[in-house]
Amino acid sequence: MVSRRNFLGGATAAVSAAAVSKVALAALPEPVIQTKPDTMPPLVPNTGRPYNPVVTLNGWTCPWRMNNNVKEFHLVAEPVLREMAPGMKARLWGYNGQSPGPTIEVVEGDRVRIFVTNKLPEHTSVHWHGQRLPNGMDGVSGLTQPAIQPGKTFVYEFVARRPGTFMYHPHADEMTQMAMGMMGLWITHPKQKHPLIDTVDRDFCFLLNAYDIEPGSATPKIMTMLDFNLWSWNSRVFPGIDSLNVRQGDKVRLRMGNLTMTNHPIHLHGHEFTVTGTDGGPVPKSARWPEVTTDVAVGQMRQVEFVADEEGDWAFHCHKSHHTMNAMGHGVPTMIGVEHKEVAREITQLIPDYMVMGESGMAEMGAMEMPLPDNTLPMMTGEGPFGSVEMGGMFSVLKVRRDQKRGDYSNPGWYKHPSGSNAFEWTGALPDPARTSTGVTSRTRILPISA
Ligand SMILES: [Cu+2]
Repeated sequence: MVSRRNFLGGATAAVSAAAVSKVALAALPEPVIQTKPDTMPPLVPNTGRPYNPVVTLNGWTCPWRMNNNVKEFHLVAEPVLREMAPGMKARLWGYNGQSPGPTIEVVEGDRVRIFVTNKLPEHTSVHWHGQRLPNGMDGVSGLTQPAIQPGKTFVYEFVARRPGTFMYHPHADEMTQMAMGMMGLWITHPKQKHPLIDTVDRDFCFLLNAYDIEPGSATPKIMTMLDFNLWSWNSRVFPGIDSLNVRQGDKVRLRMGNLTMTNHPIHLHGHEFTVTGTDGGPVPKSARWPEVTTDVAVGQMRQVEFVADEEGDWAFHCHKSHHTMNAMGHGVPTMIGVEHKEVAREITQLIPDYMVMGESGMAEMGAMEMPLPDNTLPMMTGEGPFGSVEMGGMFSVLKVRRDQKRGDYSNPGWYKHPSGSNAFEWTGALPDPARTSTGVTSRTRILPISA
């Protein structure tokens, strides 16, 4: 983490005098920035009420200072350079060096003061999504406050009244500012044992976001409404999304919020989970049911829980198959079943680099090494122990290990399957197909169209 006391000197001077006198402040808390895209270890609280901290996937938690029993945070809205996966960096807007901004973690009943300094080229505001707070602290520019002009600092102050999973984002030119990556998580922990909030061993959180960045460029197109080409978790795409590493038997909580323009059915392999909470609060026990996929609609948050009792490397991803892909053109015709080798031979005489693609599906894209423009990720990628995973975008792996240490979040590597427990190639004789009493085989023969 880098201190930016010197860098911020100018902004400190720009703090509005009215804001300062209102809360009788001695000084702005020093903003802390983070530029590494790694998943940072949980920030164990050393002041205030104790709690079990969360782990932000490819992110971090904002440190605070205690000032007369008020938890003070300092968010700096600013342009950032975010590595979305090794090989591709995006010019985004975010907070404190990164998109998303740092996770804010507090305890139910905490009085919280957040300084927001605007270092963007346009005005902004911060809305505290899901919070119970005085209307004037709700952060809707024009409605509950004037927008924060570039170079200015505003103060938000309220009591975190109810425990749960929340987020923050601008409510000023939000189409642009969210398309550029301005968002962050907010977790309010219960102050005492809560009947509907279980204690867990691992508590992960991330935001679903999406960008439209043309291959070879770095700045998102902000006018895109639906056809995004990078579907990300915390502004990272697979294989840039860290795995979720847990110990076998751990009770695991995953918290996710959706700030894209479409819904995402988030799917976990190998386990059933329960939706235990939303941004509306904990779900009553009588209203919970088991699932393996939960849809997270736009502007919603979902909190799911399960016991990680099955060892292995379990895929964890959005179930919309286009959302587990990186940048690609959607104007490609379907070529499955089309025999176009003859045509290709003729085209090759005109365009020597022409490639025949897609006749038997698109899987060859995963392994293909086509020259790509600089700063462009392959459409589907990520090497697993058995070859290309053929995924990008909203995809990660839940790694459940018997020998993972309590509290150890490091990546244990690929799962070593017990011998004889993998699917394998059958090389023996194929058994006779089952026949119905009419003598027709159970398989229907599909003839080629040309036959
Ligand atoms: Cu999705």
